[in-house]
Amino acid sequence: TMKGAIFDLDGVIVDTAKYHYLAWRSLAKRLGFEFTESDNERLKGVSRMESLQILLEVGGVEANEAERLEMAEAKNKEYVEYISRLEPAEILPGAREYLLELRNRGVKIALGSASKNAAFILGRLGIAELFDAVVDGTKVSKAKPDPEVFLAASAALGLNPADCVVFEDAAAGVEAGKAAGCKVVGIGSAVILRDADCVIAGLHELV
Ligand code: B16
Ligand code: MG
Repeated sequence: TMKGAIFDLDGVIVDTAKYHYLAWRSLAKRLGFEFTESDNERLKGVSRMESLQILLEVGGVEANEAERLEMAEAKNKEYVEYISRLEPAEILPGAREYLLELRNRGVKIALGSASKNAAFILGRLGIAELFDAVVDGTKVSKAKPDPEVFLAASAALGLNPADCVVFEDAAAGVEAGKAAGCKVVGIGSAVILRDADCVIAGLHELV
């Protein structure tokens, strides 16, 4: 039985991908190329610097380390403007209810996200206090599919990974959860998330 639940943020608790997209698209525009919504799919669950790498490849743009850092910072500045206006109403269907249900059952809850803005986002959504631990991009150095984030999250809950269930919407995240030794519930497409132990459309299905 599940003693701990570890949630990814973007795509599981809230759809921040649309704001990431707006900010990446305007960076691409300044660099002189189009960045489409389907290009953006490739950035889901991927860290900020790796996302930039993919974007630069799409545009065929070369940039040195200093230029990259400047670009990533500019993108994040715009992204933070969008998420500063996030409201609790943007929590994905069922997410809040499911978190409350788990708490009532005594299941420990952690966040396991690649985002460096995760704590700020949970605060804007008004659900920070529902998490026993937050492990995000400020605390881990190896991006998913490396298991680091989920190993750290189970450790932060004082649990064995085998007693934790990971909820993930990205293929790299599912891979990371399995590599950590957790059970994994995929959220989204059963084709893309075929390595998950089971796949659902959203947390509303579990409430
Ligand atoms: P930041 P997750 C990920 O969130 C996003 O899916 C991904 O698109 C983003 O690049 C990454 O966070 C880093 O975010 O720029 O805010 O540090 O799905 O791991 O919760
Ligand atoms: Mg995600």
